[in-house]
Amino acid sequence: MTAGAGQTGVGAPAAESARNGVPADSPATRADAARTGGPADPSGLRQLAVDTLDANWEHDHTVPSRTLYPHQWSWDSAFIAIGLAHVRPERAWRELASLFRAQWADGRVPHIVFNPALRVGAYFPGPEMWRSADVPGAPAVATSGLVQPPVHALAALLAYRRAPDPAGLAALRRLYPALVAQQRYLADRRDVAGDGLVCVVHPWESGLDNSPAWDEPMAAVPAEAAVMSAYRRHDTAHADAAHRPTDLDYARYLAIVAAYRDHRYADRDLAAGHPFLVECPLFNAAFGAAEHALAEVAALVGGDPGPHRDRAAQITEALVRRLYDPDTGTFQPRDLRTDRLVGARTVLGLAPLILPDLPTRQVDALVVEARSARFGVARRMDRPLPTYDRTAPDFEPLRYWRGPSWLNIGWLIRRGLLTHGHPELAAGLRRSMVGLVAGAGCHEYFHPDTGAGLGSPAFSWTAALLLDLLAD
Ligand code: 9WN
Repeated sequence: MTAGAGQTGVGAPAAESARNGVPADSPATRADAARTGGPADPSGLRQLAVDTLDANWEHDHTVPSRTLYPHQWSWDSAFIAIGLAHVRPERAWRELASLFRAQWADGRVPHIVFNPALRVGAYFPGPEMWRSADVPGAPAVATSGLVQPPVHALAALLAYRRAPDPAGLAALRRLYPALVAQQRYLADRRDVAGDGLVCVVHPWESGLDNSPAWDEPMAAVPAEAAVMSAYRRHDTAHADAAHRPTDLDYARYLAIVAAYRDHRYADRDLAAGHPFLVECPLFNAAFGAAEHALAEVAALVGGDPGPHRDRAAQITEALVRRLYDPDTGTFQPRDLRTDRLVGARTVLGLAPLILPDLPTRQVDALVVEARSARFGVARRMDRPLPTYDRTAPDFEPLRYWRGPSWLNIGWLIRRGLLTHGHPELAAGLRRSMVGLVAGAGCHEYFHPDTGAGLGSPAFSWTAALLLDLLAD
């Protein structure tokens, strides 16, 4: 990748600072200065990451990006806490605590917690679309009604391991029941097929919103692009429209939100008519990994690890039975509306590597898939890990989740490779991720060939996970 590849379609970093009214000598400005090329040495990189996180800190949480995502996002906060634990452990616990304060009575952890201090229109779709206040059991603060992959128990465990002091143990003890309730919501209310797996009801729940994995199930959602003329998208004001989902995608996203909201986010009758019902391998791998993490958390806080271990084993068994495709040697989402596996080979399929009890047959197959020309994980990574099969005719190196490289995904896959005894491949992946930030700064995502920075130029989970990678 090329040094100085930080040019993006989002405008000059200095302009972003000015828009946000950040003072000239602030950490944000230091982060801006560094991100135009990215410092090559580890201490410069570490400082860039700390500055980025400091600039995005907002009273009790970290925004993913000041411009594109100015509220609190669920799985972002988990990744951010992992990084904060290295440098600001007290903030790591506040990050998780503030998110879980917005947990609904049914246990769901909303994917967005809206900051009431921001102006209407700071993000689309905002509270006026979600209308959480109308739903009994929603918290006092406005939130979305969707969830995201449950990586929080793992984050809490890693944060504690990084800073194992009495304050951390007390925070872990407070979080444990909320983490258990989060899992219970998913297991009891979202197992739509009754097969032991969680079903996502919107592409936004997967975290990989615009992945080609959702093209087939999304095509069945009735909507017309013209609907978007009634709304003002916020994302295309801050990022290149050619990199973002299309208006037709957005029309469908909104149609699915409206369907769920109009049923007051009730999960009872989803199978009867909800327009999007998919079992996602990454989401379910996170669901299983959470039970593994909770077993360890339980042991630390005086709980019983046994039920968590049992549930973890059941989830892994269900994942293999329902989402592993022996013909392709990878995991694929299942569209519950057709009961068929989705054909697209995306990086979602590699995610079950994070499960320590994944059977050897599937581990070996995923390592073959990861090393193939489709994903190219190698001992000496010369190209970053893409989010979609590089050899597919519709591979798009610039468009959101349809090709570009993201640090959270590489971080998860690297963890899986280490878990299953592939330290050389994990080291290659680490080198490539550190190289991306050294070349372009803490961008939201990166061009999978050139390493150019894309999306938001000061993105929190990139900074946080870089800190974790540098410490290893
Ligand atoms: C919708 C915040 C979030 C991430 C998601 C990413 C993107 C939102 C959007 O940004 O999604 O939730 O507006 O596109 O896809 O993974 O959590 O960083």
